[in-house]
Amino acid sequence: MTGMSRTLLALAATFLLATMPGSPASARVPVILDTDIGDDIDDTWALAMLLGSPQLDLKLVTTTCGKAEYRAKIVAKILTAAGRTDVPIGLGAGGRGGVGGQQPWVQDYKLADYPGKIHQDGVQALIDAIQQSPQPMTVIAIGPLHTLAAALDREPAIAGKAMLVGMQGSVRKGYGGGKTPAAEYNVAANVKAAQKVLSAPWRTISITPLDTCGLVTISGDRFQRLKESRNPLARTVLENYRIWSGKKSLDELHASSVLFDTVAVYLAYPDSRPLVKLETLSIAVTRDGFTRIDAGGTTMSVAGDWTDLDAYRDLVVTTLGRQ
Ligand SMILES: [Ca+2]
Repeated sequence: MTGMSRTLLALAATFLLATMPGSPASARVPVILDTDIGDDIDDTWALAMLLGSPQLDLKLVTTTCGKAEYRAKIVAKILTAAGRTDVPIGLGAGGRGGVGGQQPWVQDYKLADYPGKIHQDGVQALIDAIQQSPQPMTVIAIGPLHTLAAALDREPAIAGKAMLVGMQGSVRKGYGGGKTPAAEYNVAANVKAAQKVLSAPWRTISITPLDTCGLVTISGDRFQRLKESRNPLARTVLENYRIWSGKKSLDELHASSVLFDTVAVYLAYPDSRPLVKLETLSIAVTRDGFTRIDAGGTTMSVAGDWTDLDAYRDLVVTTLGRQ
């Protein structure tokens, strides 16, 4: 065997280990999901996509941007449906009270009934999970950055031990592919937190701004395949989507809303992310919540465009609909 074929064989073995369900935990990327689940429905799709991705090893979910108990209940019910009550949940920063559009799904659910661990101090749980991980942790931030900013305030050293991946910002395109960048919600909802988190010395920072994530919807045959799937993840996502949409029946739904946050989960996949064009940019967060290319900003990897958006749509459907 030549040196080259040995290398190829080793690469193939690594790939198989990383992608096979039930592969050793050490071959998978340890991740924390920080989410404002319970407002827009895309966080629910993102959590399901994460749970269906064998490359990723979910170690903790933290909530952010207030409504901590309501958001934690949604996470707990989804993790229960997925058979993943081994995953701890942390109540994050921004306040405990308040509800949103998924309240009908969780109004009879009690957090105390979650078989897994509930951390009342989610900020500390996030710090501890990063500090105690034998491998560098990847933090996937798919909401405003209240919880991560609070964690950096309390323990700045976490940045040096983790990679940050986020659905954050808008660089060259705005909502709906518009040609003018927008003050994207996750940044604009808490600008001070975004300035802190997106300039912290993480090992690496990767973001999907609206430029890419703002273009993702699932419709037509792909949506139909999800509706026909018996995978508990797909069933749970569609039930939540039906409630969020205010529909009585799934029959009334034929397409998803924009699935912004799922792209951040894809960016956490190990090694290459061939479906997006990644470019290295220096990005600064302005006082009015824009993410501008600026020589004085922070260097990060930005998914500025798609190489194959249809292949990404297929990936979402395959990941959620896997039997
Ligand atoms: Ca979100």
